[in-house]
Amino acid sequence: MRIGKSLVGIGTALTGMSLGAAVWAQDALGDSVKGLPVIGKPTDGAMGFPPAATEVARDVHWLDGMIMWIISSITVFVVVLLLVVLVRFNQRANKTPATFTHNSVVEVVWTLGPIVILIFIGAFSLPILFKQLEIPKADISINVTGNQWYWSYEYPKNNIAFDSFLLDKADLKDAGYSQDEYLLAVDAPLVVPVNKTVVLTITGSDVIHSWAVPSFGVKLDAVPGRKQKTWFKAEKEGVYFGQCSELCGKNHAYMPITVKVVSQAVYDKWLKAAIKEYAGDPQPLNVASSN
Ligand SMILES: [Cu+2]
Repeated sequence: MRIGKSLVGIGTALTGMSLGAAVWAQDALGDSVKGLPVIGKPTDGAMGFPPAATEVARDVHWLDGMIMWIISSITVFVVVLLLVVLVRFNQRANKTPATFTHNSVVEVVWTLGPIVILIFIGAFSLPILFKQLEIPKADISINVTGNQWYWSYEYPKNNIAFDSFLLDKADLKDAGYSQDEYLLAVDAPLVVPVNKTVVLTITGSDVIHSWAVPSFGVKLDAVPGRKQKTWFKAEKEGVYFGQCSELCGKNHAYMPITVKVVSQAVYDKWLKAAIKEYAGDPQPLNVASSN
């Protein structure tokens, strides 16, 4: 059962409107999130990544660009070699082919070349990988559970938890989203303050899901029976979108992720209202908050 729906009464008292959970989450944030830039929404005809909002995402984009140069150069090099061989060493142009089978210099070069290239790539990619995987000290810890087919969020320090469902088309406008944000917007987004280290402990309750927000450079599988950690520190206030990124059943496409990154003041206000809204509710399939 959806927690928010059962508490329309409280939502109404809080807001003076009877619009239910979807709108409650927005009301708790108030006008303060109006005008927040929408980041990570797909754009028609665009290429590349959504804009980076964390250091890790910036690093990942840089690495992607750097490796793209290397693999493009290798591809061009190989194509040129093939063309040279086709033109100069075909049967007509080269009537008497050479018969040697070994060339030590060439063999050393084509062994050492790839080794040097791989070490070069590793020297840049490993530090970024470690940056993703080494979890810094958390300002805020949030437990994330993937369910068929929605996400649950728990703020263990504040003893609150709520479920986050896809917003119906009809509810988008009331919740402050545009019509083309269908399949991206949720009724109760994850809300975090800007420039704070958020550590997520992610698990799954049924099958494997994956919590991914490209602008944060975060994608981590939600595996039943396992707790995995990731983190992000969003540097820019905004509304960020992501998707479940592990095929998890028939409604896999209908469990998007919305994260609102807001100022500390707005976050405090939201937290106060959220504690009022969700306190004492039976918690969803949350992960244990110890550890
Ligand atoms: Cu999925």
